[in-house]
Amino acid sequence: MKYPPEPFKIKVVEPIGRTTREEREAVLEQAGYNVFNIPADKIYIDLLTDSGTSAMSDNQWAGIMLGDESYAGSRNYYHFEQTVQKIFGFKHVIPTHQGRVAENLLFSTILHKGLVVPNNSHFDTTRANVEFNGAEAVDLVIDEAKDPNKILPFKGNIDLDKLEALIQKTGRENIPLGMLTITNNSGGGQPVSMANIRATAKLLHSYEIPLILDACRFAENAWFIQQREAGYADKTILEIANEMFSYADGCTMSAKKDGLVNIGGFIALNDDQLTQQLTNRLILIEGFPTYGGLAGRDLEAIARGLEEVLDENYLAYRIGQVARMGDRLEEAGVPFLKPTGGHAVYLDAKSFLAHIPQSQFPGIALTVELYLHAGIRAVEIGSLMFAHKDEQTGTIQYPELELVRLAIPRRVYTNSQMEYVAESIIEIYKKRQQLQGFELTYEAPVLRHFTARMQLLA
Ligand code: PLI
Repeated sequence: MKYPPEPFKIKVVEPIGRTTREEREAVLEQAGYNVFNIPADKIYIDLLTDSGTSAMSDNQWAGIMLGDESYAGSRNYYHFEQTVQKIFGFKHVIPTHQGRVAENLLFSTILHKGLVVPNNSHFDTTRANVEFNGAEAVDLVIDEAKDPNKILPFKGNIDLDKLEALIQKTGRENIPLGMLTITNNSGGGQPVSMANIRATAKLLHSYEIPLILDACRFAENAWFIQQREAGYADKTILEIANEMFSYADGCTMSAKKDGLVNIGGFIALNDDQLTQQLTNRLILIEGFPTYGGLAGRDLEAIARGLEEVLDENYLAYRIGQVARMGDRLEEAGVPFLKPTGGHAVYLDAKSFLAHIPQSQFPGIALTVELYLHAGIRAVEIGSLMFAHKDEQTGTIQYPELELVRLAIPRRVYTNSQMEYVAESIIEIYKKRQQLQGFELTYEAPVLRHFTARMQLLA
């Protein structure tokens, strides 16, 4: 079946209000046309992120009631540790309250000025944590990933030639680790093949550089390997995950994605000495090593969520829901990044609104219209987020891709709600010539997209 139906039924519902167009006009004006400033109860379908927005199962909620809130040695920690070890296979597991704290622990311990970290594509918090510690974050995804229309099974792969050239140029002593983000969020939620993970590990290890996987969406990545890579069709998601992590020396994880929870994360490693250093730092900034900034009940929910995400019926439905939206848009000729990835559809705002130049934020124009027309919240991943001034020439450098991400929360919206989203986008596409560009009225010096205020260009 191309789009398997939901493998669950709904036991608890959360009402969502509808607003009128007039209300949404007023909300947008108050928000400075930045959807980050919109109160969530003014939104009908919220596709801002798939992070921390999952619906938990009855089994996870039951686990919440079994939370053991002991400061040290909570039984939920042992369940969590056992589950992480079963899937990820690393010797040590350090819980954290979310993914970026795992990154912070690792990078603040091993990075300093002059060092370089290669990755297929760093997610923005990963890049920020690398740079905050003085090191350089280098993205080495394959060139084809930058073409929104190129269909490839594993468009998240790292370019191994570029990786080897970087090591040669920089010197192995200046590269304390290499990373792969699975799936590659910044590049469209695209998967990385087993062959690419294996070859990356082999190359890095030949220079004695460890490989750390950014594992947020590991189960979605494993599902793509099962479906698309020769030799994996008969393997379970658990077997594929075991093999993926067997090539790595550790991983950072935001459990807010494939952990199917609203908060939580961890770092898992094989290195005893590094683990000890990180544990000492954890005690300073997060808490005792058997809770790491989380309640015992949260650890229980993660342990159960990690088991549930391995279910092939769930993954087939999940990835099918994303693919179905892509197929609906494709039929109507709407431009988006192809193929659809694991957790989101990324509209190609540059082609969608070809009459709006990048200096006038076509991604923002589309994001604003999605809210105004249909009460849908998406996120711009384009000029507002990434354009920057070249200090040497004084000119503005625009990103290659101008995208609007519709991230789909896990187990939250029904297929008919997704149909509503697709239809709304198609309606907007038909009247795209009427959309206008925006200009900034306020911007912060860093990470401006979160707090920027804008107005329609006259
Ligand atoms: O939001 P955190 O701190 O739990 O996780 C940070 C993080 C790390 N790596 C990757 C690939 C991510 O996608 C990620 C968080 N992603 C968010 C919030 C998103 O909206 O995609």
